[in-house]
Amino acid sequence: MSHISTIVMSIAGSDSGGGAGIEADIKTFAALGLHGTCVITAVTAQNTQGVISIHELPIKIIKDQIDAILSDMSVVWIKTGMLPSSQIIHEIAHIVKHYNLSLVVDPVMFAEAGDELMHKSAVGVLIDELLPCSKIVTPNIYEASTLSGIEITDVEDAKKAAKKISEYGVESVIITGGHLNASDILYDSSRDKFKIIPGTFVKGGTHGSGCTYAACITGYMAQGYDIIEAAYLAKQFVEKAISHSMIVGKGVDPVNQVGHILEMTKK
Ligand code: PXL
Repeated sequence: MSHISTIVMSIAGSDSGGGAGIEADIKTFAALGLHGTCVITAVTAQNTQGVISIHELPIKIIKDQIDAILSDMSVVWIKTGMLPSSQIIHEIAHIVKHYNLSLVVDPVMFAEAGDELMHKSAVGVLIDELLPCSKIVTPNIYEASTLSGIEITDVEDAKKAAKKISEYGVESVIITGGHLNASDILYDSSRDKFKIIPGTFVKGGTHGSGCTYAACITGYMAQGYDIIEAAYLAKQFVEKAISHSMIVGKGVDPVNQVGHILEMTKK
């Protein structure tokens, strides 16, 4: 175990339905016993059925939120979720380098219902500026295809894509398998090694599962676990969160990050 820090940061969009985005991150951090700080990049008017509208916040208030946190609290590990524009990504990359932060990037491109959460024109800036200063990136197969230019239909394709993405300068790439065979593919470029993290398709709502997964990885890294341990623990956490989801709307229900903890306290 390496250095342990108990304060983490999420830089992400807000989901008014309380399922994904910064709301998912903060619940995940709390479930891991960490203090989560929140930098909101955009407000989405959203429910379990889809996104109604998006309002991107001005760069100044995004920067001010980060400065407010970092001038007062000691943060090492941070994660990014929805970063809607090239300008926002550019600023975040600058801040990560300036403060020497350990970054986990969840390269959010679309919401569950298919709505676009990042302008297509921003993909290049994500690759050129943010990935080179990140430690871990957690794309699903669609995001990994966009980032690598490789179509992913099986595990071998995913391995090629992971290796290609690592060449942008990111240490570890985890392609989450929720849209493939439920197993995650981890590529650790420092050891040039792949690790398949096995999983099963769990019954339940999955809204916010990608955000929860990346927040979990961030939280476990902050607690001093290594990347392989963090990937196993995060996989287990998300499967439990899906199985404890509650029916709250008419669409895809949100995962429940604290369900298994509450269950343990029940008599
Ligand atoms: O799951 C990706 C995601 C990230 N951030 C916000 C979202 C979603 C998905 O709906 O709404 C704000």
